[in-house]
Amino acid sequence: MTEKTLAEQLEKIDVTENLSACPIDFSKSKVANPRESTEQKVYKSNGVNSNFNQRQKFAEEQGPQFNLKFTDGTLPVTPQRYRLIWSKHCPWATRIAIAIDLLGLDQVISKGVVDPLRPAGVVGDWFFTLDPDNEDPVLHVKSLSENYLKADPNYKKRTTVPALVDIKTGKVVNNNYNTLINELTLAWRDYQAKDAPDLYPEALRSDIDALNKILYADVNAAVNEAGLARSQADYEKYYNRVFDRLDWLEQRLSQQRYLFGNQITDSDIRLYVTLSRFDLVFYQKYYVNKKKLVEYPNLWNYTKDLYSIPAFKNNTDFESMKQRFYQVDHTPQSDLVRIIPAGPDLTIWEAPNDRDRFTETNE
Ligand SMILES: N[C@@H](CCC(=O)N[C@@H](CS)C(=O)NCC(=O)O)C(=O)O
Repeated sequence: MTEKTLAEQLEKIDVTENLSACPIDFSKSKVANPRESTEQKVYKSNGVNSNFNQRQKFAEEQGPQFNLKFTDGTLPVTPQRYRLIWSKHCPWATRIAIAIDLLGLDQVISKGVVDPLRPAGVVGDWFFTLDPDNEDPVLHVKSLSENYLKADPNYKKRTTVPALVDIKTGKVVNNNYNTLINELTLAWRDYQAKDAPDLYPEALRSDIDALNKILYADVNAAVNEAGLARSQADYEKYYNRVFDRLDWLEQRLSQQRYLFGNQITDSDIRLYVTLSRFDLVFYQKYYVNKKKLVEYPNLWNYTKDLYSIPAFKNNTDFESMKQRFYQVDHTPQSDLVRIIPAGPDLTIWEAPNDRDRFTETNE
């Protein structure tokens, strides 16, 4: 039943449209970082000038640059060999952090966190300024660009998260936010927890693929397109798209606990990372403000339901989201230190949800 509906939905979407995961021109970005002086600073570490991308324009989507795979045997599935580098503000990177914990792979794949803020004037790189000595304790680097340059000494594009790094070589092996969950789901089964969910069950694969495309076009990337639109018409196009899709999702989630019945899949992780930033960031900062998440009973309870699971909660960091989205100015007009909103009230995330009504009736 879902397949037909999803296929119909998918047909309405222009898959050739060039949507941006992160369409920001960071070359003009100014950063008010309370941990740094506002003076322009060039970070040097292990001989690498980490401000290496400064003059490049990042307006266009660059796409993942490193795509080595476990599923085709190129990368060995070896415990303690890989480290996921992510930033807690970033919805694309957070997907992978959630998947690692949910699958119980945190025992075999470690995680390192970059600072959501950067020194003023530095663009196109991420830094380990949250760690002692400003250095990742496992990779022993100060900036993620060092790992990108190890993988490709001629790498000129920006350094993005998520990035899976081979600890042995220090090279980024995969920075594909779109396919990494599948890689971990399919190739790392031997190391997953006994009770780990199957995030990509065989019978649902074409449905999941279809829904993921819909989510990307109408939710994940659409909020960015609305927030960073250069024209009123463009903004309104994506604004409408987001809310039409949220209405549809609200309806879908009125009938089942998760996007595909009673089991959590890859699609739930993808929807969650946008919803968990919705009222805090997108509603306010990106003007996606027809309705708040909390005004959708099913979507809101669904989000709280996922948030009550440690793998989701432990990788949901509202503080980092606020820092990144409110302290970094993408359209800089002044050097003023930016105010971070005090709200919304985040204690409501701990409130009970009503989603086990589906489990009770359906099991
Ligand atoms: N657009 C990225 C996807 C992931 C992404 O957009 N990550 C953002 C953070 S949310 C990033 O690392 N941006 C680089 C920057 O801010 O310099 C890609 O093309 O691979």
